[in-house]
Amino acid sequence: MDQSKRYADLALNEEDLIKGGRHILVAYTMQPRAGTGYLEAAAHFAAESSTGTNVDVSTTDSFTRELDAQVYHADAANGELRIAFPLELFDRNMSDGRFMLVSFLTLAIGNNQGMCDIEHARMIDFHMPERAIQMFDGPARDISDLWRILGRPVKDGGYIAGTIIKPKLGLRPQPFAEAAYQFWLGGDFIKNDEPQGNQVFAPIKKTLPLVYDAMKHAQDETGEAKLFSMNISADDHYEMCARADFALETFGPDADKLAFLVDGYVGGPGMITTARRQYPNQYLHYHRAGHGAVTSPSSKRGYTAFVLAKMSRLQGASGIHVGSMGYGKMEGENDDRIMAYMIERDECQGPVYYQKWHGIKPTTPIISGGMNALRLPGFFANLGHGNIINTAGGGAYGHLDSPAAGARSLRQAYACWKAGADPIEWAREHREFARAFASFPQDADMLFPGWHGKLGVA
Ligand code: CAP
Ligand code: MG
Repeated sequence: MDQSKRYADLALNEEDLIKGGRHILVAYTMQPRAGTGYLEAAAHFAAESSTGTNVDVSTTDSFTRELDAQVYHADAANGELRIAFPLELFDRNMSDGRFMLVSFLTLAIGNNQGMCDIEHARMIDFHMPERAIQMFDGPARDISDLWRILGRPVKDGGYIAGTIIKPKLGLRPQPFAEAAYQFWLGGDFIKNDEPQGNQVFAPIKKTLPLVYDAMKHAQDETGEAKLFSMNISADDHYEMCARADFALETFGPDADKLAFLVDGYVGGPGMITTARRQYPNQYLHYHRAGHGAVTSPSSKRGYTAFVLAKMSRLQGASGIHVGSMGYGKMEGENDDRIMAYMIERDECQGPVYYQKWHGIKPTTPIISGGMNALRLPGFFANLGHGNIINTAGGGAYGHLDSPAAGARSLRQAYACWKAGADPIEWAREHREFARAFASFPQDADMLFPGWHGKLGVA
């Protein structure tokens, strides 16, 4: 059934829609199944994403039709579709009227993923009008809160050298805390790895007090504040709160140095919102493990990593992993820097829409995945700044000398970039950075050919 008369209006002007502020606009790449016209498929896509189904129903009235999503751009040649969704379509909290991300997902990327007449469709960008930006939670804490704790300027406070306790699993409480202490002697920030929680061999109630002791010892030893991002992900809201409450009680006078990590993709919007709304004083660290299932460049469905990052700011993530932009081990490329710019700036041009954030707090780009000191100078040059959190697991615990040396090598890599120095020259004066070459020789060979001779290393 061709529903384009009802669900498409190609005369709608995108600029007018944005100025009107009464629609959420969504851009997709979309291919219809063979034998289905592009506009017909697009209209059915919009129907299933708003007020319709595959047939007319007798209960539709004139008010219903006012809520119809409208296809306003349908480019069959390039497979590009854009839809305007009236704000009234979206579910709002009974408690406080706020928007909820689950409703945006259910409509904008719900049933339309898997329709018989759609070969594939993938959300590549969206535009939120000001009223929607105002009515999503947005971040409560941001990187300036961490810089303040670290004793840095709250603007442009610079690089936060972090790690992930490795091995990913298998450390009992004492060796876990020791691994944390060893990194904190040289670095700023430690996160749980995304699967680390309350495993039977490392119960939180045994491990966390030891981690806090390690933090205090490292603070005493270095004279520097330290940060810990604790995984509170759990299926049960009350389990999440029990973990968070225990952590806050354990860290007591240093509770401000606790961030809460949530595996936000596999956990879903509810898990992020539990952390955001129950613990607004804590930095909310969004780990995106699993996102590749829908965001991989090899996927033609779902949504992009850019869309995931943008949605996380609406939800209130203080920081989200945005990959390593082609410098690490996970999928990504240099142009992924647009993800960082979109979540950290107050306005930014995305792949389709220019988005204004109207003064809500920024979400920190968190850079992780196969990173080490050798890979950082190129990364910073590509991004153009160092106001990020970097977590290097192998890059710290794989350093030949010690985790603390690994941490120092990360800090030295940032200093090298800031100074505009040649890394080989910098290595001559900075031992831990130099030893990163020996620690990660394959990276050194790839990034700095001939480094042995230049550094006089056998
Ligand atoms: C990195 C990491 C992170 C990934 C997540 C891991 O460890 O802890 O979870 O980086 O990817 O488990 O692989 P390494 P992304 O530093 O040892 O690689 O940040 O792209 O979401
Ligand atoms: Mg991990």
